[in-house]
Amino acid sequence: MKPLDRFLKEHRELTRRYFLRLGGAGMGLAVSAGRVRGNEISPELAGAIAALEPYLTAQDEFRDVSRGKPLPHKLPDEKKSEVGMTRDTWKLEVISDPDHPADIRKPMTRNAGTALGFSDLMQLAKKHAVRFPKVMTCLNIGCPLGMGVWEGVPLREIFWLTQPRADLRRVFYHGYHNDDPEQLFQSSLPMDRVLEDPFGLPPVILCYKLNGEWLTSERGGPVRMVVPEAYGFKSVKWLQQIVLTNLFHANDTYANGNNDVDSAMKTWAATLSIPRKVKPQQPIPVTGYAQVGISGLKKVQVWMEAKDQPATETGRYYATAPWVDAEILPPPKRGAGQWKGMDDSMGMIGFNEGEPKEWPLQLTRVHWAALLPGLPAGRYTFRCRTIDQQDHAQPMPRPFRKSGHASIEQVSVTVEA
Ligand SMILES: Nc1nc2c(c(=O)[nH]1)N[C@H]1C(S)=C(S)[C@@H](COP(=O)(O)O)O[C@H]1N2
Ligand SMILES: [Mo]
Repeated sequence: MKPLDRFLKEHRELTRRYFLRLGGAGMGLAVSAGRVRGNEISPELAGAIAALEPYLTAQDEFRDVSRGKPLPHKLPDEKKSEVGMTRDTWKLEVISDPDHPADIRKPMTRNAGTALGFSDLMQLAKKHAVRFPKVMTCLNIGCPLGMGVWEGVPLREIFWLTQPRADLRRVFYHGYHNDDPEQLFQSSLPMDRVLEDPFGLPPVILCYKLNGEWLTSERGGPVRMVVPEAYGFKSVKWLQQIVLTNLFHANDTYANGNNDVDSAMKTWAATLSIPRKVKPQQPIPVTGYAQVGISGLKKVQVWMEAKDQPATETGRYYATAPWVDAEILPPPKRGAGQWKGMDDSMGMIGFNEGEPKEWPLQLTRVHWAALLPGLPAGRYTFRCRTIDQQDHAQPMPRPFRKSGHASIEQVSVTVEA
């Protein structure tokens, strides 16, 4: 099927189920927004939902923020082969840190011919491979880069091959950067996070597939790290070396940009479509997405503030404003082709027989929609926020943007005849 046809088919499906759900249950959006009678949904809202981006982002439609001069994924094929950036030539070294040695019996090196090759990784994959959906978000960019199903082998399976003995507190890792120390992009994790998966998180993986296809060079192929709950900078692309260390703290390249390198993905919402100008008393369709961060997502809420009657509350978080619930859109159906990367031979973490066990899924992006009642002429500010699984409004008053998204999005809307 051509991409456009597939896109349209997926969205007809999504829209149809959205209507069924609202019609069948007789509640949801129409009631929670409060002022729209019965189950009538405006054609405008149906249109806005149908126009939403697909649930999973195609590999080549992810936004790319890779560093490097030249960009490693733009190197000619011969060069990629030469430096181990193809599946045939890829080698992963796992060594002890010379400055803060970890005691391991079997380092894996190119020189000794013991580095891990792609076929070794595929052997491990037969037994240990996992898949999970995750949104990739850059700590420094306002919106997610893409949402995918990532497949890989838990990093701990490679770790065990080194026969670790003692003095191991952290793991450092970096990718190919033109063999130029100035360009090095490295990140790190506590050993503990590699060995165990707290609170039902998926494991840290050496990832080789995205949405059921080999990881492309642009996405970090042949193999990248994927750290489920972390912002993108922990998911190092073109992975080449892992250094096991007894040093106890981070050495992430991203720390140099004043980033909080221990911060996990945050929960928050943003709009995708909202009319900037509407006629008086005409209902206003709004759609958006929410990132389900480490604190989970219970609700998306919206609020329209009249500019001539501003909220009495000062401050940027509007805790006492009259927020109303938007509708979180349901999961896409497997049959609609949206769960690419799923097949029956291997399940996904958080899924049962191809269906998500809970919704929304942790660490993903979901879509939402709301139909706001018509308003008298005037100027307004629209805002959206989230309520996390612990009933905290998010973003919470977190002063530091470099820990993750920290402000409530606002959009101006004018109502005039
Ligand atoms: N080797 C390498 N890995 C990297 C980067 C990089 O510059 N070099 N950028 C990181 C950052 S900051 C982000 S946000 C993600 C982006 O992943 P994507 O390009 O697949 O969207 O990759 C991470 N991995
Ligand atoms: Mo990033």
